[in-house]
Amino acid sequence: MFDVNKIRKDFKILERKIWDGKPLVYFDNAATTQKPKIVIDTLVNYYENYNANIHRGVHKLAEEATTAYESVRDKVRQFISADDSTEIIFTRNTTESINLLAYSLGEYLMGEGDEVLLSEMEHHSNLIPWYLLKERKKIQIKFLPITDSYELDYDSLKKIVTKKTKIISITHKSNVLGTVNDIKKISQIASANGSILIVDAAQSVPHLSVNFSDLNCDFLAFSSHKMCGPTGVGVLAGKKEILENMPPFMGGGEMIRKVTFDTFSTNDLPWKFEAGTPNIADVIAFGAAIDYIQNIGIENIYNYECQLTEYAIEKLKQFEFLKIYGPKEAKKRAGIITFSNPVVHPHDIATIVDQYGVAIRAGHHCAQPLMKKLGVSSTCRASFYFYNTKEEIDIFIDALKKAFDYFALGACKELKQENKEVGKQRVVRR
Ligand code: C6P
Repeated sequence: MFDVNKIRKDFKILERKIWDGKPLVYFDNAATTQKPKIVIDTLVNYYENYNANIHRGVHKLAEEATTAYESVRDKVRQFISADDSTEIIFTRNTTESINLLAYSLGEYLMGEGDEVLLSEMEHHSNLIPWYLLKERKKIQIKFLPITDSYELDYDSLKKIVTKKTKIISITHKSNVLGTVNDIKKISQIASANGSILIVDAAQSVPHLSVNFSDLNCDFLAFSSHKMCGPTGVGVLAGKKEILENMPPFMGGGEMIRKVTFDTFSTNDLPWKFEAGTPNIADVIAFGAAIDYIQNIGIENIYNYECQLTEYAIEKLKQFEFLKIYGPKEAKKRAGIITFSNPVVHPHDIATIVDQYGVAIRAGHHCAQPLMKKLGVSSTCRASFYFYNTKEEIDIFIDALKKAFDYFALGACKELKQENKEVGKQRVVRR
């Protein structure tokens, strides 16, 4: 039984008062989520009771730490329904997972003139690694457009993919629009074309059921800190047969089998891609976060976030001068609402609602090309998680009202007509 009031008791930070005693309303969950007590306790327990390096020592502490660390690998495998725990590589974050792929797949697979297909709604983490590869290997980068309803233009997919498209790398859920992309549709075309399909799942794995085998993609990247786990842990899940052929990303301890004065051989998967001492404590605490989420149930989380999103969008409609980006249906954009106002800069809105205890994000959300496509330089974004409530949305709406009052609501109303064009025309830039 999903009981938000019971859940909230696990997050001490949610009791925090902001400024002069306003309750914290944390709506910046797409940036990072809060951590339940069990995750923090797991971290402390590791450092207090069995802190040791892993895979090296024969002593008791080393054995306990190694067992705890490796058991999380299997937890992750099971959480995303991957076939084998050797297909689960721990990195620092989604960004590092994608950089690993761009480097290593780039070396293994890409030559001059080969193509990588991205989309217009990518986060910088799924852009810059490929731009760096472009500089190294003189590859081409193409972009799958988005439609007026903020979805991928699947109709263009067949035309845009060519025999040179060696890699397709697409976000599962946009951190700006909330759009949940149809990865299976893309995977059919990728498989038929022999392209490798990478899915940036940073915003999907924490919020909806993701089945790696069923999605039929080759790689999946996500971060612990966006799903109640600690920062500093990322996951790269990948198909074994491809990982085996890829060269290592970084060299050092752990990733080797044998080293001589002039050469080396690599370790087995997954350690071939985990050079040096890993983030042992945070991986172990990430395991506690996965258990916590599984206890609540990922389907419950998704359904509850859809309800919150629907409720918030309905309430936001009273501000006729607001432009809300993203698909109309809550189910297609669960948990994320991005909006802008023709006359008030997003940073000003975020600063004012913060005075009422409400934490939202304002800026380009690390998606500058998408901002350009939307015709703005920045937006506001409210993003929910399963511990948020409708009452908190009411506080947020109230705070927004005050912000718009402060910035002369009258002026905003006059712009109602122009609103349809707001994205393209009336943007206050900084
Ligand atoms: N988006 C946001 O506020 P890291 O930082 O490596 O854990 O995640 C990067 C990343 C990759 N892809 C998507 C779709 C993302 O949303 C993010 C992180 C945060 O939207 C921080 S910019």
